Amino acid sequence: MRPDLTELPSAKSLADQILYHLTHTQGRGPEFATVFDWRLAVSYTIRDLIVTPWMAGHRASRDQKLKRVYYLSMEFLIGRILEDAIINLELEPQMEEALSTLGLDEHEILDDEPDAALGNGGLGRLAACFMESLSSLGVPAFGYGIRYEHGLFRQRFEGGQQVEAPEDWLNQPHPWEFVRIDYSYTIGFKGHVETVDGQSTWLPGESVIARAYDTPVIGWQGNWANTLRLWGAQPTNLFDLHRFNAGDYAAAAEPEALARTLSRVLYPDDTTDQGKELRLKQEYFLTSAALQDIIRRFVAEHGENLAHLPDKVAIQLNDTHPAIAGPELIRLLMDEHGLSFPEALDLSRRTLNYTNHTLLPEALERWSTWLMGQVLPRHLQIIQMIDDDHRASTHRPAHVAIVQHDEVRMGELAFIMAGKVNGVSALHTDLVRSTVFADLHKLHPDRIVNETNGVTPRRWLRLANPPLARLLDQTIGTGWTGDLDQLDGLKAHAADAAFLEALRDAKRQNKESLSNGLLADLGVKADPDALFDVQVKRMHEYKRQLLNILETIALWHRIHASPNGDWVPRLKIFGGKAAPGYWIAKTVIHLINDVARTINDDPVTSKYLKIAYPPNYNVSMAEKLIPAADLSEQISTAGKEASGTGNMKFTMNGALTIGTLDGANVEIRDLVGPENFFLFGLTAEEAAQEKARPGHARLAIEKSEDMQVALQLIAEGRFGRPEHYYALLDRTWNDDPFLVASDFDDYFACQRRVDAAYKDSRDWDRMSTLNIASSGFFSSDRTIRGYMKDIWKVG
Ligand code: DL6
Repeated sequence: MRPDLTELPSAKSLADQILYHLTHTQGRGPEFATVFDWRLAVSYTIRDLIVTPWMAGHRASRDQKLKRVYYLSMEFLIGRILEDAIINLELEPQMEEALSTLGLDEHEILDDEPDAALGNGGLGRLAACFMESLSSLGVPAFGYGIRYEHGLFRQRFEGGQQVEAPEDWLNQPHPWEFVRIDYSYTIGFKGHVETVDGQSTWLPGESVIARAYDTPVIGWQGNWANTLRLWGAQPTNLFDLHRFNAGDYAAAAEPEALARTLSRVLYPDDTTDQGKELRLKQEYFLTSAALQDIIRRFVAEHGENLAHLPDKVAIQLNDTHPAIAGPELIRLLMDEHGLSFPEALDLSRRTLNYTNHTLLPEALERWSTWLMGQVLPRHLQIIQMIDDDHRASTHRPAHVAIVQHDEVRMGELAFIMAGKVNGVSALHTDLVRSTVFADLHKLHPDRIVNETNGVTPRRWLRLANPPLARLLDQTIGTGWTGDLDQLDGLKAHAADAAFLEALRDAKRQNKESLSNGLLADLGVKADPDALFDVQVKRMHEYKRQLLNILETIALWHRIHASPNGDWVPRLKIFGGKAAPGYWIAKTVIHLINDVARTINDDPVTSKYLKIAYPPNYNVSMAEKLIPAADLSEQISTAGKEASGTGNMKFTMNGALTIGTLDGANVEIRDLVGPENFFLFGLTAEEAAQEKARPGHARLAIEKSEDMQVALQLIAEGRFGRPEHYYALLDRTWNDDPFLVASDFDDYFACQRRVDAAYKDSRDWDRMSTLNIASSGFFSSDRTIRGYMKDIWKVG
């Protein structure tokens, strides 16, 4: 329970605690304190309030021998923690007053916190939303990840091109974590396996220590807090004194430097052999540390009889990255705890579950057997045993084997070792059944289930959008924060002029503050009355930022041709990072920035069309952009976006969607009503057929005057040196794997329907209301309840 809800601290006691921590924890007097000092003092004050329910939850779980959920993920895209914690403790008014009595600017304090950027995109942010919902629902759970010192890179633009720099969020004390030196595990790599009398022993050639760093994650209303346990790598021998004394200082520090490499960066470039080895080691490092920790806790609470493991432990593998969990759990049960292979296999399958997050073949990991055999020789043996067992028990054909063509297929491994496999939207799950895992699905028809993604309304509505949250509180009461289905009550207000006026006002406030930020940061002067059209997500060809920027160019050309037309002013906002080695995505970034420079400076068109591309898109930036959006761009090639979660955040915040029938867009459209959603483009089935049509790109471009114009203007060098774009143009004309050309005209026409709709502001607001009102389904609380019932069997 919360320390005691009746005893929520007053503003005065918060202020006292802040001063206490400033002096005694930060060691600074108020007269010398910097914003950083104050932020840490505020954070420690809030942390104190979380620790009590956190410990109470742990005690209750242990004493009542509750089943726990363990979520293994290479990414946790947490963002900032302080404001989220204040909101979940419902302490905003008191904190506001406390800070104002101390003469502090609350925004300055909150904005001082660096984003914990331990993720790349939707997959990592989903893991963070799930941790929050698990706590909000009071489900005993641990999240396990890696404490990357540098997280995802920091993006800036130089001459319009992406430049990557290391993220340094841990360059300063991180006030939320507790280091647990007593929870440290040895993680081995390489070496060889010795088998004596049928008993195999792995003798690793290298090892590091995984050390636990715990962050409590507080749920809504502070009733429960779970632990996010991140592993940091430490050397087994900290330091080589012998070499140091011999004067070789660099060599003396080598063990530490090498070990720390493991938890330095998220997604090391894995185009080299060293990069691949590092990535595989990272995945094993996380997985082995987590499983050793889980077994230790199980034995401490329930004794040595591991036969009960599935009754007390449900492990979720977030994508294939931790798929080595199957062989590792078998290894631990067999080699360390003496179980037979069939027993270990059976227990592991009843404990592990796997979420698939992508159909893209290149994102389903495969490791060469050579690398696997080098780095994890015992695991390669066990993978072969799993494969043989599966073959024998299912009489399955060789083409669904885990090991094929000298590669270990981690998707197949995860599937075969999982009790349940889930997709993340209805369409995606259908496609998982009919494409990537079609053969395995035939063999195991009950294994695949759907759990459509969701997002936490605490962060993505209450925290990110105070004007809308206030309006919702006034209109339907405050209950929506913990029960998002209550948004349905807004439907009764969709024709209420006063409500629609207030909704417009709330959106306007968000647009104004975003405009101020864009002017200050980018020098882009935006008109808050313009239609704010936002596409923010990872830069990837299938997400089709290229389609958006080509439409922008074609529109610009049309405005030029008739500058006195009845154009709807638009601000196109882009945000997103490209993987450092992904040249096409980086070329699209360059193109967007080049086009922005030309269009924003055009005196003829700039009152109608502008582009803003703020660099280093992250969670904190999303919290500003999404509430200010009128239009949400969800324009991926149908069949490619597993779900999307940005699409849900926009809908919840009242933006209308322009989108394809892809991922969770399908469910959004069903719920908000087709008349309140701007649909265009080929369906997944049509897209697959179109792709198979020889010369599809050229044929589509030849039919589209607007697309020809856009490509022509780029080729002529109207936006910068055309040679930067020759390869991109060539790919679009001759290959176009994600069907930009085939969908272009329909998208362009759909955008003009958006323009027409935006002119009728009253009707736009009505549609926006219906979008918000229908978004209750997309709470991650609903998603977690689905996992609890269908997969984890808890609660
Ligand atoms: O399930 C979370 C998130 C989905 O919403 C996105 O649609 C999906 O692209 C993402 N998947 C990944 C995995 N790799 N790739 N590509 O990030 O998961």
